[in-house]
Amino acid sequence: MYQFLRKNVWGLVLLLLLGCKEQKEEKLFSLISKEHSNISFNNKIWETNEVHYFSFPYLYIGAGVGVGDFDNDGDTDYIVGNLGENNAYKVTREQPLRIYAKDFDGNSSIDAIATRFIQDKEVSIAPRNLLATQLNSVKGVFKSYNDFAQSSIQDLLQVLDTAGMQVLQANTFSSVHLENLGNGEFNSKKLPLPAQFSMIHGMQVTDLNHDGNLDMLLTGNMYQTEVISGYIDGSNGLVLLGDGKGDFKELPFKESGFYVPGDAKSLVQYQTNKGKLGYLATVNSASTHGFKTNIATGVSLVSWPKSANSAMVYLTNGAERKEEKYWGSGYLSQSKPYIIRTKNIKKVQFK
Ligand SMILES: [Ca+2]
Ligand SMILES: [Ca+2]
Ligand SMILES: [Ca+2]
Ligand SMILES: [Ca+2]
Repeated sequence: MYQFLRKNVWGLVLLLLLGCKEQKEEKLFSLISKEHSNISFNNKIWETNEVHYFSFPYLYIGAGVGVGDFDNDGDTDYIVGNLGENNAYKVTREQPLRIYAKDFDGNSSIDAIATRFIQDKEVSIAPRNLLATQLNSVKGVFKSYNDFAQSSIQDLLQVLDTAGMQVLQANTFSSVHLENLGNGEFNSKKLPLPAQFSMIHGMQVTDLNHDGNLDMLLTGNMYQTEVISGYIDGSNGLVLLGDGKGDFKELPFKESGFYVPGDAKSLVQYQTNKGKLGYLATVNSASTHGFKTNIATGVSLVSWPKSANSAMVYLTNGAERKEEKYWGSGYLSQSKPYIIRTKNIKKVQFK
């Protein structure tokens, strides 16, 4: 036995080393160093009197939409990014978060009063002193903090001139998958829990693991929040693998290698000069992350003909998927579209 071990110990060590190497290579994404990509970009954000949340709201809060026939039934479904569920506000259609907006004090700037429900009572989210920085009259109406704490939004609105006031409301903060039911109807289904940890901005819909079913790559977070909310920063980037029936499962970081923390915004896909798929994820006030994924043998990237705007993809299991040509998805991101042709695809017909 000892002789056997002595003879074979180097073989075992080699096998272990190969095992480690193989495990390392199994990750879907590998980070590209700045030296290798020559991309060194840092989107520094400085707020000034001209550039801020209210002058460019969509730059700060825009989320995004991703498109794909995730259940391989021949019609287009959507994923819609939202704030996520990992925040202080639990909203429903019956108890939404609302914004009452108007220039109540006539100083040429809109005063927005955000409200939430606490124990069935709709109240201002901003405390008395914070609200008074926008609407000084609040101090006169509610003489004490206790008066304000006992009040509802209706107590405040009845002393304001509400003619022409805008009322906006959010019924859900969940990021969802909209399944196309036909006839313009959609079934809204929440994306899995890891996709609700934070706000979603960057989205790429593609077949990441080459099984013929569409997957998604997501980045997000939002640092442009009120001090009373704090950063929305629960996301480190996420890979969701689709099962071809409209359900998705997280691919953990140790298998994906995809890690994008911080105030992440855009996410684009491109073909590298070595024929691999590359991804660039931008993060406000931090370096851009570059990743690449390998294209397995027998898998090819099919470019779209200029004249085609949609295609039918025929899978070997008999399912037919509709693909549409989009020049990007998610938040302020533009990518060249490709169809990932895998072994599970027998024909692609452009229309
Ligand atoms: Ca579909
Ligand atoms: Ca005002
Ligand atoms: Ca459908
Ligand atoms: Ca897939």
